[in-house]
Amino acid sequence: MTPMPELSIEADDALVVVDVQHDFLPGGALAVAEGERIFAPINALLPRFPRVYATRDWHPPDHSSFTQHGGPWPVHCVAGSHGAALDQRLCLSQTARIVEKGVDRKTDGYSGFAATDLAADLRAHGVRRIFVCGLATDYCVKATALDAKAEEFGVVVLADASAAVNLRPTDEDSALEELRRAGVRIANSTELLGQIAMLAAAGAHLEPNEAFDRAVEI
Ligand code: VGL
Ligand code: ZN
Repeated sequence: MTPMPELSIEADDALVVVDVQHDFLPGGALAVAEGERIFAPINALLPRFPRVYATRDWHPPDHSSFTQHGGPWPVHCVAGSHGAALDQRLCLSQTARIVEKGVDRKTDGYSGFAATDLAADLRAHGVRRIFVCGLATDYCVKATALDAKAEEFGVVVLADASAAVNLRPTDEDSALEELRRAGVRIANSTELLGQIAMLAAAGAHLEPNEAFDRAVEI
């Protein structure tokens, strides 16, 4: 087997952090059991990317994906609620762009590209490839990555910086397999952080992230 080409962060890359909101974390309405495992890798990656987007699931109170309206999910991420807020353990800098999705009552809004200006904003800023991570691998991370591919961006899903709902225990593996088949690269954050360790060893100057110094407010 030919080895995969090495991964490194380029000037025309962006990181897209999907739905790291209270409702998708332990204690939330639609909690991803292993959700908290993503903070360390995502926070290590955030300051390395020239451009960062964070999506928020942002539903009206009568959203069609809620069980009382015939949908599959409990009420979650109602616009403006505590559950819909981004978790403060995510060390986002002031320059991160927030993308709201699922705003319309009738569409599930799994993808960060569905009825948003994400694709236009990426193109306007010369982004050619996105690295996708966050919650949940088997729903919004998958849908966002597939749409990015359909929009002809290069796409890498960071598996260790994402976590799955796993309604069925195999859902995460199936999602990653579907992504691979669609031409999405699956990688781990360590493949990128390895590059950072090498730069540090060579004495390269690395920008400190002031957000790391911020107190954790949860
Ligand atoms: C999501 C279910 C419903 C997600 C959003 O962020 O993966 N999952 N809404
Ligand atoms: Zn939702």
